Amino acid sequence: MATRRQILGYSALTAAAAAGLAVVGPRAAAADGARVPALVIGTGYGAAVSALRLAEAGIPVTMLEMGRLWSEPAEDGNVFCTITAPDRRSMWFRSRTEAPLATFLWLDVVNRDIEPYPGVLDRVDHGDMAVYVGRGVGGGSLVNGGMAVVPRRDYFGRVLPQVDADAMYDRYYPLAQTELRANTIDQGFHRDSDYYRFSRTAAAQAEAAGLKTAFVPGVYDFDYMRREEAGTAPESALGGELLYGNNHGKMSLPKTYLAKALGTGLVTIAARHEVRRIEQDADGDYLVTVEHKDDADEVIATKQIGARHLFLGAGSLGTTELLLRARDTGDLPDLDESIGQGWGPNGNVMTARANQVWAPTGVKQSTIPVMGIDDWDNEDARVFAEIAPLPAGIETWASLYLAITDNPERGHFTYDAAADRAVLHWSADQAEPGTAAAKSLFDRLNRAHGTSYRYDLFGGNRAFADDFCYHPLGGVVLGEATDDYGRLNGYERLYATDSSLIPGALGVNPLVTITALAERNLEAVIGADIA
Ligand code: FAE
Repeated sequence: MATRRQILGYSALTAAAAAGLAVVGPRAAAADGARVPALVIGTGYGAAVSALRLAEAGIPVTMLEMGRLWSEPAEDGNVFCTITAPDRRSMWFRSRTEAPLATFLWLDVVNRDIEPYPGVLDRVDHGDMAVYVGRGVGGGSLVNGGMAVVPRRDYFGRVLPQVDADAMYDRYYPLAQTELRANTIDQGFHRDSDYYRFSRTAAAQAEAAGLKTAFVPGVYDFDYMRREEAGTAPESALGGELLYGNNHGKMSLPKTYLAKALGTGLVTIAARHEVRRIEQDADGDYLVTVEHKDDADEVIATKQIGARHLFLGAGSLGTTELLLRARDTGDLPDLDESIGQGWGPNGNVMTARANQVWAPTGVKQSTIPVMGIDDWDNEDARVFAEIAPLPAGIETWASLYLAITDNPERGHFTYDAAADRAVLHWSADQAEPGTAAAKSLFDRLNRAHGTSYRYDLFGGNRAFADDFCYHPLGGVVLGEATDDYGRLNGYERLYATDSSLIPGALGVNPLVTITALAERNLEAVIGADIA
């Protein structure tokens, strides 16, 4: 249930958007020359946790977000567009969409020409690796599948050995799940609904091949989904909405953490405000240079905002780039030399199988994945494969999967001064261990069912797409570039609070871990550094 504060906060957000404002909350806190106690860059999971907990401790917070405030409906009455009919709202300054599944039956029928606009999904290209990220108030929560999976405890212990796992599993994971409004699909609904045939088909095949499957929690409101199916609520997950935003049903951050944060009255969110530079003044306060831009990407105003405490929640790519730039241009020269290191795509590999004609996956498909194939115990090829929908509106007989593998390869970023951007060093061969693990699992499934791969979906006649990811992790690794709570080495009152802290792989989808880790870190930081 939403609290009164959350309702107040969400109303403030929608009212500001309806009035065409970029700033929600006390406006002076985002004005040029403002000095604030705490500044948070970004509005994704780590940023949203930081803002809420700081504000609850009585500390005024300003949040700066380069993407739009996604709350006011466009001419068609909807805030977001669908996957099958994308328009300018879909992608970040593109003239053509760049969907992960580029083709169908080898035909270029998926992508559409669009008008360049600050759309909600970005694809950041780095040669052999492209990274999909959400842009807008709410970050990745606006575009993701919402699978809120807690990692296996033994693997978590390997990834972040310095973090007290008892505290995470007893306290911070449950807290994150509650605040994110995670829930699990009713198994009867999954069994009976036409919209989950794709999931039942893939799960039954996996089980028949001797593999384990599991339901996983998600942040889509499954009671709402039932009403969609009953025809008593507008369709969203059942109407092809996800990658370019959900108009209803998904408990994205503007409805949870950010609404609660705004409801304190102490939080200001400035959208279309892109942070370009971080310096320190003589008092040790942080001076952030930020460009307020319009929908044509023209700068409306360049502002400087000062902050006693600065939290970076711009995501693995954004936080890493801001800190690398600050270190290598000499603005914050004492930042750790490990910044930019320890990056990985969470072993992401996408693949699809072609089923036999008697094993259809359904014309109707919910966009929300709810099950995974869990073969993580297989030491030769650890894989947790999300059973993903392919909501094309026609029968495709395709089973699609996002495999998360235990790929030990890591990339790193360097700062390219001429281009003024961070450049990822990751080569195609580094994806191979992950692809080999995924292949071993899906070969097993194909052998068991006499089926084969789909080569028509990812371009280049490939069965495995290992050149893009949804789960960028690392770049500012906890305990290496920071102390064990996200405080940046070399500076005081400067914190990383997002997916940049996790070193490259996690074994499952990362959103709930990013949230829980931010909860843990903020509790320590507020107690020791601020309150
Ligand atoms: P993130 O949510 O990326 O937010 C960072 C924010 O900072 C963004 O709003 C940026 O626009 C903003 N920003 C960046 N640079 C600047 C700057 N210079 N100035 C101002 N603002 C800036 O960060 N994870 C799951 O666990 N389950 C899923 O089912 C799942 N599905 C996914 C599906 C897709 C298509 C995608 C793209 C991702 C998916 N993820 C999923 C990943 C998840 O969304 C991602 O790990 C988190 O959103 C990362 O959270 P952060 O707080 O690190």
